[in-house]
Amino acid sequence: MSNCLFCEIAAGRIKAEIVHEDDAFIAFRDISPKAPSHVLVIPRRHFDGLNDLVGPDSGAVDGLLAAGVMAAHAEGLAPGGYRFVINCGDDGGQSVGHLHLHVLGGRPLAWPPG
Ligand code: DGP
Repeated sequence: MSNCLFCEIAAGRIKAEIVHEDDAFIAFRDISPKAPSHVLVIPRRHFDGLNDLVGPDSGAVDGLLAAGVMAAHAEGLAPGGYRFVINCGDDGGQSVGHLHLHVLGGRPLAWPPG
């Protein structure tokens, strides 16, 4: 989609530090990490966010979570544990309008979030 930052990263037109990628998903380091390891996983296909995953597209979240597990393994987070976060909409704290999964780890993470 035009004017979408993460579509531009997926297309390679904006640089990012890529951790893992395949035909459908790409994982790259967050520009403003909130933990020692902070990776974003996005589908190459544009969805504005979780609210788009209805009907025939509801299964897209399965691949996104699986790609997040791959990223967690690639980051060496599996033994110690990690957290997945998907912010949705303004109240959910979503700032980039392309569906993305945060994979955070490398330190104990507090709960509940703010
Ligand atoms: P969210 O607030 O859930 O929409 O998360 C968006 C994340 O995207 C935020 O943690 C910072 C990250 N981010 C924003 N711009 C860039 C960028 O240009 N490159 C990278 N690698 N990450 C970005």
